Amino acid sequence: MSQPDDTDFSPYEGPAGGWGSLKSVSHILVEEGDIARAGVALLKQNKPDGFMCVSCAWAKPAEPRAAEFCENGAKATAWELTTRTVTPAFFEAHTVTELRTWADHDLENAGRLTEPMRYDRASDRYVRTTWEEAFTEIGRTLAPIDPKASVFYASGRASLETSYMWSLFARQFGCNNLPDSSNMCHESTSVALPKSIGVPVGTVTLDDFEKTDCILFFGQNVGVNSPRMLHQLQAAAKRRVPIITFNPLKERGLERFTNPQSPVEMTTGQDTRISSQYHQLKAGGDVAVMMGLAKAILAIDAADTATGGEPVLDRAFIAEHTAGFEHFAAKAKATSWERIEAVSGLSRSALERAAAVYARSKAVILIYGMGLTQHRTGVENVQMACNLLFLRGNIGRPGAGICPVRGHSNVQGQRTVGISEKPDLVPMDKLKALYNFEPPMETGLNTVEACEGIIDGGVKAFLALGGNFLTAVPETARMQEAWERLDLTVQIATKLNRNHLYNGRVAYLLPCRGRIEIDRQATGPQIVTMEDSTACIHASHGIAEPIADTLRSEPAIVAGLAKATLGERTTIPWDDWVADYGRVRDAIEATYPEQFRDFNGRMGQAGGFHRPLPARDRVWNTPTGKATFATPKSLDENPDAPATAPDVLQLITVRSNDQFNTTIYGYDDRFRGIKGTRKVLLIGAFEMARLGLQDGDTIALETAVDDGIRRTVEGLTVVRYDVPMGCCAGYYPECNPLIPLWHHAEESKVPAAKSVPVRIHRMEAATA
Ligand SMILES: Nc1nc2c(c(=O)[nH]1)N[C@H]1C(S)=C(S)[C@@H](COP(=O)(O)OP(=O)(O)OC[C@H]3O[C@@H](n4cnc5c(=O)[nH]c(N)nc54)[C@H](O)[C@@H]3O)O[C@H]1N2
Ligand SMILES: Nc1nc2c(c(=O)[nH]1)N[C@H]1C(S)=C(S)[C@@H](COP(=O)(O)OP(=O)(O)OC[C@H]3O[C@@H](n4cnc5c(=O)[nH]c(N)nc54)[C@H](O)[C@@H]3O)O[C@H]1N2
Ligand SMILES: [Mo]
Repeated sequence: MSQPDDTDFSPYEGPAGGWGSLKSVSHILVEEGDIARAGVALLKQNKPDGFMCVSCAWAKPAEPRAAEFCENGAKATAWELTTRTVTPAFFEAHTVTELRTWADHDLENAGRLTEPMRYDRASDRYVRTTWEEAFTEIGRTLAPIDPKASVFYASGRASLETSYMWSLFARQFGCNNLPDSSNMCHESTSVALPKSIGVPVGTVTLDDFEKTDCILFFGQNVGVNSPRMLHQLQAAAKRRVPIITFNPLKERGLERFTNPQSPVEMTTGQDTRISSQYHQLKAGGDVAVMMGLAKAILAIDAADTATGGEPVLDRAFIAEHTAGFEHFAAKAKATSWERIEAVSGLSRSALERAAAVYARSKAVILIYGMGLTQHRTGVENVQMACNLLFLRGNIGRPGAGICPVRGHSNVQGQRTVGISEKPDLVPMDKLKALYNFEPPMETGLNTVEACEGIIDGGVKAFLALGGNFLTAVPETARMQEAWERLDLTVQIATKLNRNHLYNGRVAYLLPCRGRIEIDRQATGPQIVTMEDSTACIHASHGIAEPIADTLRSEPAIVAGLAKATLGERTTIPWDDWVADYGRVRDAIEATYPEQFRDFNGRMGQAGGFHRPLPARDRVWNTPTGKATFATPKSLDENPDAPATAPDVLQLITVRSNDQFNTTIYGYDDRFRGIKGTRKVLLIGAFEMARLGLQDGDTIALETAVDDGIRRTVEGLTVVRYDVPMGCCAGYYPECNPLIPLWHHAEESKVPAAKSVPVRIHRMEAATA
């Protein structure tokens, strides 16, 4: 099956959730074959005795609903538990070159990988191999490669146990080259929060949602990417908690929600409005917005105190707990409204209206996602969010705090257990003491640096624990070309994707069990664990029979690779760990005794166990020892880019409702009213008129930077959509070829996928 011919663009009138969501779930259950396999599984999703959803990382409540899953979680379950398989016969029938002509959807939709495969360049096919042969040849190829020239990528789905083993494999081999999907995602958070509040993760737990009296919501598409959070938001909205949203696009889940699990709401068509104020700022305007909010709050405070009223600033908190306030406040006062309005695209009065609500609220949560982190100013954006919360002491008290919404289901946890290219974030002395080796102390490569190394030839070997690196990163065309020069590529995966169609000199595709499947080892079925967005750690039990008995678990594959590569050198009891994952958890506890106290004992706790976060108790492990205000250098998204020409728009790349990252479930984006295609450019009526575009025109986008490289994406259909002036939007990963590798957040190196300067070229006028 390839992309359907019938496309349709008409606004969606329904709420998020509701009947549309049930229809979408039942469609995919039928499509994927065995309803029983996925259908029964759904009842165990996100339950203490069940498995943790393989979709997003949102918190799992201690008292789950009868069905504690959402539309997109159900799709992810059905996708993993499909009965279709990609066997050696499949690869005999299709060359790799032929498979490159398939759409991303069709590659994954072909089913689950079943046997270890080796790429054979002569026949341009993957050929069947055995696990032992695969491990032996990979080990033999990797062992002589300079550890500094090898990369150990991890996508954020692998469990804490697998991730801990993966990081030890890399370190015993001799490098800290451990980039992960977080480098394209919340790394801006992981860099900003330690400076601002002394912990790398959010401070909010589910309880706080019950106590908050105001929510600020920046750049996260809750209805699509973390739909279970709609329950907390709906409950808050019903308590009349104001929810103030800043997002260039009108996202349906942020507007209205019908709870598909409420019979009353479903039969009466009742929906709850979510956002009380919705501000469509310009892409990249967030520093300006938050500067405007701070400026307005300072003004309210000055006016109130002048008339003998209650101060709006939490002066006691600022004096006792913070550093850098004076400098920040001076900057806010000195920044003109004119400049704030120009950069944010919002009016002074709109920002004052939002500030007035914030100023009256006693406990405020600030939620954010990729709309803040994936910008040149990604780190400053997150620091500004903290500044705003500090003004009224909104960190370290019930109902308040900062809430980054993480992506992959264990991406936060991978960092916690040592997947990091930064040696200072890992207790190397502990690793040295526990395993009696010299851990590498040189900073490793993150995602962007790994890409640079692949392009310039410095990287020779690339091993991937899941994910679809080559499709998720920027600069797709140059990356694909450079990829084939690698000496060794190894992919551990559940399903076939485009990255697997680009191979190094020696290349292997190793199929693993999914988290929902039962993982039997020498001591019986194993449990794995993960950390959610609110720093709670949960056990996950596989419940479905594995799709093939030739699959191995991720820990077993990592152990196999490590033993074959390190040989006598390794001091880790890999086989004992694979026999009993409880022993890996003991090792994690020995490495991080405070975070993982009584790990095996507590992992089954309903709602997960919360790891200690000093910032929640107002203990600040920052360089200043205080919660630290950071003053941004500029309000501008692209401080170092040349002044943009009038025909240049900022392209926002987003996810549809029918995808999980590069996994494309289908071609509909229900909430945005787009059916049957992903090759679209969303653009506002004003810009369409200005640029002479009509609905249905076919266009090409070209990146508007002057670095000697031409980057284009062709064949996009123009769709009129409510997008602010100066901006346009398209889908990830289709638009990734447009993102220059150097176009990333300055400190965190997260690709700036939410603001890519582009020009539009008309290819064909609409026929209708
Ligand atoms: N179903 C589903 N669930 C997912 C995923 C998925 O693909 N599908 N992906 C998972 C992963 S890995 C992640 S990281 C998360 C991603 O979840 P999100 O953080 O929601 O990511 P995006 O969909 O990329 O878009 C974020 C939002 O930012 C807005 N935005 C764009 N530019 C700006 C800006 O300059 N300022 C502001 N304020 N807003 C802006 C966009 O309009 C969009 O609504 O979801 C996770 N969950
Ligand atoms: N333009 C643009 N680019 C982006 C983004 C954006 O918003 N815009 N978002 C970025 C973000 S936030 C992220 S997180 C990255 C995502 O980057 P990745 O995490 O690398 O990509 P995914 O699409 O999540 O990976 C999907 C593949 O994972 C494999 N897989 C699925 N389940 C398992 C499992 O249990 N085990 C193993 N071993 N493999 C499994 C399957 O083979 C599947 O094809 O993309 C980034 N790229
Ligand atoms: Mo992500």
